[in-house]
Amino acid sequence: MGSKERYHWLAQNVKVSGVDDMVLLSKINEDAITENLKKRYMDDYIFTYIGPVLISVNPFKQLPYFTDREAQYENPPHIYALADNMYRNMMIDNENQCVIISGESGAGKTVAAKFIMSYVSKVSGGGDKVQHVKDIILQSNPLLEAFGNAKTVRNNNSSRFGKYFEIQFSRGGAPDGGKISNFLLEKTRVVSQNPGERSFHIYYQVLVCVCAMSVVGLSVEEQDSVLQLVAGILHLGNISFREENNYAVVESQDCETRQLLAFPAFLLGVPQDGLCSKLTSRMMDSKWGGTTESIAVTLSTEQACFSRDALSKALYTRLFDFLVDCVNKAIQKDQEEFNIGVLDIYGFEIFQRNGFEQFCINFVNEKLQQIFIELTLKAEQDEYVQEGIQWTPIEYFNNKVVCDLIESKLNPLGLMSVLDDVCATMHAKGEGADQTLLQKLQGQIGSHEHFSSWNKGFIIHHYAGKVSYDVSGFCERNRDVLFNDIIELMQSTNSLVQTLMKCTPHYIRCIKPNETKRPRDWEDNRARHQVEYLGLRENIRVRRAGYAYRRAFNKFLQRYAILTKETWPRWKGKERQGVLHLLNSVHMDQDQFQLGKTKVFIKAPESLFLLEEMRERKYNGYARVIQKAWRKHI
Ligand code: AOV
Ligand code: MG
Repeated sequence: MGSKERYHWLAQNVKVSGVDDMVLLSKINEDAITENLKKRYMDDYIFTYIGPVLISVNPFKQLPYFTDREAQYENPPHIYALADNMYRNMMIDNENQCVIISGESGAGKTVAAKFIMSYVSKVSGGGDKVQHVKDIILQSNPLLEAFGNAKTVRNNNSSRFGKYFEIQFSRGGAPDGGKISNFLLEKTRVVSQNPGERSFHIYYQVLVCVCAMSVVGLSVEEQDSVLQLVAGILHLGNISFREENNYAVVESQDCETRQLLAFPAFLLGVPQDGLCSKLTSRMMDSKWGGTTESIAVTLSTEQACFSRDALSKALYTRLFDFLVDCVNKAIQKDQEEFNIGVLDIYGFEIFQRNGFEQFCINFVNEKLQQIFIELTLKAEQDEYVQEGIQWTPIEYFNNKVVCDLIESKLNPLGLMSVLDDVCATMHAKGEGADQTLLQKLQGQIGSHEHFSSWNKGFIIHHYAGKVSYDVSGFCERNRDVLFNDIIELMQSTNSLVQTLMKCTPHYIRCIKPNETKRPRDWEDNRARHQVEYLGLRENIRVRRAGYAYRRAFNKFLQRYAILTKETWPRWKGKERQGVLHLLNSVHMDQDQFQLGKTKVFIKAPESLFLLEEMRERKYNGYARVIQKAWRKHI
């Protein structure tokens, strides 16, 4: 079956509930969209399209349709169809592809990312090397989840780090390498958690990961060291301090101090005395006359607790980076050809108490929404204008204003710059610094329409809703740690945006239908709220008037030249005329395309697939003729 027939076959054989592409909705408003998603959800259809964007509603139960059969037929709408589309695009256009998966905490992003990876490993290429890479791609999930995921109030398997996983392909289309970039692990979790939450899974399921570690190539000794380090960090956390003459000493209630230190020191492979002085003192440079000397300054109990936690966090982060490195080494290849990238981060979250971590996480989500807007709504409309395509502009909320509120470095200064300033100039710790921060924020950005304050901190009106942040602890942490976090965050979101901008993007927008985590439970208000802030209505409206495929005239001519004798092997006239000639010769409907100044715009992807099939038939025909001639010749 060709792709068009297959599409029709499926359309007839699949029970239809609601519309499967919301571009076809007769009324476009939030109620109609929510109703359509609900109808489908109740019939176990969790996937719905808006053109190429896939909407996925978390079913909170296993559905039967993720088998090889679905991988064979690109059953529309389906996550496998999206994966298939990325793969085809990569092969046809020789361009890198990426999929950006967004949605709030517990909406199904990580599950979606895993489906994409398993699809790629199901369908493409074989051979020992390729099989090895596929195994690692699949096994790296349980490994990194054990160390980087945890139970939160919102999600029992919540990702506490961001991940961009590139699957690299050979020119022939077999996955023969890969690379993971991880960013902003929520390392504080290793020393403290909110009520009802847990530390990283690895602390509860040590044995489960061992197998994954050997698949990614860790030797038995290395596996032992990893587990030893995990235990060491745990025992480090058990050390407490008491005050003696204003200084911290290691607390020893019912056992000897040395005993308390012995086990973590052994596990971490450091001398006990060294560990003890590391925790209770700090080296400082002091200038005497012309010389500089390092002296040890003893710490208060508060500072000692802090340095203990900082050490735990740093060790855990390095451990996590080490594991990511191991995976990368096991699948790296010398030369990159094409890749498909999958971005799975922690989702937007609102807890009872929202601290610095939520602030960072929600900011990354704010940026992702901005990318979505830039690339699908704004860029699409800008391009129509540039190319002179007939077009009615559509209004939408651009959250750039919220991003600026947080990250702006110019006047007016953004929240992060104010935070930087306060931390750089303040020597006070704890409450005092936090209150100063709050006052400065009120002074500098207090009148911003997306900012307000409350008695414990400030409120940001994010694209996805208002979040009240508790300011206590924002400055209390060590200045350096805070700085590092921010710098790391800024760098990672900045370089991430650049990576994404270089690929052809695809989107999965995940929706969480309830707070109960139960199947068949649909909370209308929750769903509608997400429909609203994800901008689905604007998305549909832009899409309706939009064109799925666009290509520069010369690229288009190159690819389909074989379809007519006038364009093969080369069209001699103006490129625009050549494209028009081609499209007319294959009888493409007039309303299916428009020619801009430099590019051709084609409405439906099916029209493009049809062109692809014609092209393939022609090539096969030629190949047969050449073979025949060759046989005659020999
Ligand atoms: P998240 O990645 O979006 O949250 P997950 O992908 O971890 O959310 O999904 C949360 C839970 O919902 C999973 O553990 C599954 O139990 C269930 N689930 C999600 N999608 C499906 C599906 N397609 N089929 C069956 N069950 C599903 V977070 O990482 O917290 O932002 O930070
Ligand atoms: Mg996740």
